[in-house]
Amino acid sequence: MPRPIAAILPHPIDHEPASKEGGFAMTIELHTWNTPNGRKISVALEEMGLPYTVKPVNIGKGEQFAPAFVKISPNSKIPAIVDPEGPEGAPISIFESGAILIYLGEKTGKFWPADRRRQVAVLEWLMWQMGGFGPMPGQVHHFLQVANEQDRRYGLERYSKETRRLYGVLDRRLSEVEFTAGEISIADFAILGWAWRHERHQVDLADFPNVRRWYETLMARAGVQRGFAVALS
Ligand SMILES: N[C@@H](CCC(=O)N[C@@H](CS)C(=O)NCC(=O)O)C(=O)O
Repeated sequence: MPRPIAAILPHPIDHEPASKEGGFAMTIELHTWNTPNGRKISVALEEMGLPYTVKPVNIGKGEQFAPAFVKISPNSKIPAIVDPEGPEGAPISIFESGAILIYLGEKTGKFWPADRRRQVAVLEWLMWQMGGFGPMPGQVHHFLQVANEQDRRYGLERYSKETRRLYGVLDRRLSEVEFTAGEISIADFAILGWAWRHERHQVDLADFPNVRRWYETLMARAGVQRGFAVALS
């Protein structure tokens, strides 16, 4: 059974994507905030031409713990979506950005290859982001704000090192292929959400020229630009 739709938080923002070529009439609710994980989904929705409404969840004020939000996102994290036109036409809610991206890719057939063999590379790089290239730079963001000098130094040494290692992995991959899974895919949108914050986790893209080439290519796309420009807060 799909989880029930909760009409949740205040300040819904209707957003009409520039392109509606996908032909999907129903508006997806995007429960989110202006963060790397949140931006992954606004970028994907824009690139896929899906109509959506932003429902900001102010994680600074604890709105992620509101019972109505926890119903659709039991881990109390953004992003989550509610699609009124889910499988068999029934509504469905989805949490975890990786699951949302796969769902949207399957729904539209965009940025998600139908071929099972080609799907594997998309899943590999999507899961690589979910497990590492997100949690690690996220820790850098955290430790940069730690007041205790010794704690901060320890955390930054550990997580900056791992973050730079991950950028190196990405750079090697992108020296071989144009996009992480060969052709552009939802994996690129997931990774881009975090690469967008490279300055905050103190990474200079000049040190990773293939990542920079990929980053600039993606950031030049009209759909990506709309996905980063849309108000999420
Ligand atoms: N694995 C989750 C991570 C989501 C996540 O960490 N969201 C953060 C914002 S980027 C959040 O909601 N933080 C609020 C909190 O931790 O209380 C996903 O990819 O959706």
